[in-house]
Amino acid sequence: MKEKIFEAMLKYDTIIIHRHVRPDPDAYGSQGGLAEILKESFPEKNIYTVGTEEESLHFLRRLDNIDDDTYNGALVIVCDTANAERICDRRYDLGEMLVKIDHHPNEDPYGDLVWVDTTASSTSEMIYEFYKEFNAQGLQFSDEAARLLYAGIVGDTGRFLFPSTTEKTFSYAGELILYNFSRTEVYDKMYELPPQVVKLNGYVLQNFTIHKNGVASLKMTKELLEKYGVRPSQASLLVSELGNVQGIKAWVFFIEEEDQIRVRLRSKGPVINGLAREYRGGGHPLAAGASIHSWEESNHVIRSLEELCREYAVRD
Ligand SMILES: [Mn+2]
Repeated sequence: MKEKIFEAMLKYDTIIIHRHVRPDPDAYGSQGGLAEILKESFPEKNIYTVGTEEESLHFLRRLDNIDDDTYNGALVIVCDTANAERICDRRYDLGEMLVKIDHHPNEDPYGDLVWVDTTASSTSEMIYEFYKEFNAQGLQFSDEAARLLYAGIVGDTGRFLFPSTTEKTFSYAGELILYNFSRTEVYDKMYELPPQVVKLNGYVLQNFTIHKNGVASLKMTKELLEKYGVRPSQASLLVSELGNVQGIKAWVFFIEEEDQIRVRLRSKGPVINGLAREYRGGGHPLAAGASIHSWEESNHVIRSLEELCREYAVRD
């Protein structure tokens, strides 16, 4: 499959790279890292990165504005996006050929060529692997590619903390830091938080609820977010905070937005992406998201999560 993707890259003069909505560092890292590799390797080709920009990730990359016409006869590559409906910039199917590169479970195998590796910590890790594999056939690398891919790996592994971090992840990261970029700057920009978010974090730590079977939850209403002056997208950054609570197996944040309540699920063992799918979502086995439409429904999610944790404990 990788061979076919490389052939497509050689063949097309215009390559447009997409990623998922609500981007994270791996979305930007894999998208931008691949773009930098392709620009470095094929200076004569037109390489674009598109999507709605996320202000807090401007430090990683600024994206291109392109006309619909640019898609004529183009190769479109989508990074880090499990389902077609989560692809940012709906024009992804206007090109001549569509490629999916991702590390989430392949529930929606959209595209003419699909390369999915669920053992990879991140799509950024896959992009670096791709470069290594085709380096001998002409792929080039750069400091900027290294910075982006490193940021993506760090983001998706929670700074090499999550179980998705493998020997390969460490070894690639070890190679990436040999390039010329400031790790300190990457970390500072990725992890510094606005004061109001830090204060909301205090609220999270004071107000989470412990349920049966090692489940914890926290509900954030629109009023609460307004009081703290925090956007829902910023609030969801705090979900990992409950991972340190003793005895917790899985936990969930409910964050109220204009027209829905976003559900952020995390786990230390019980597989939760099936539950997420039941509530219009999906994701990784241990980190997933969904959407619900009432606070009543949030209680159903909590009950389901308790049940998952009970089954998990029995199986253990
Ligand atoms: Mn990812």
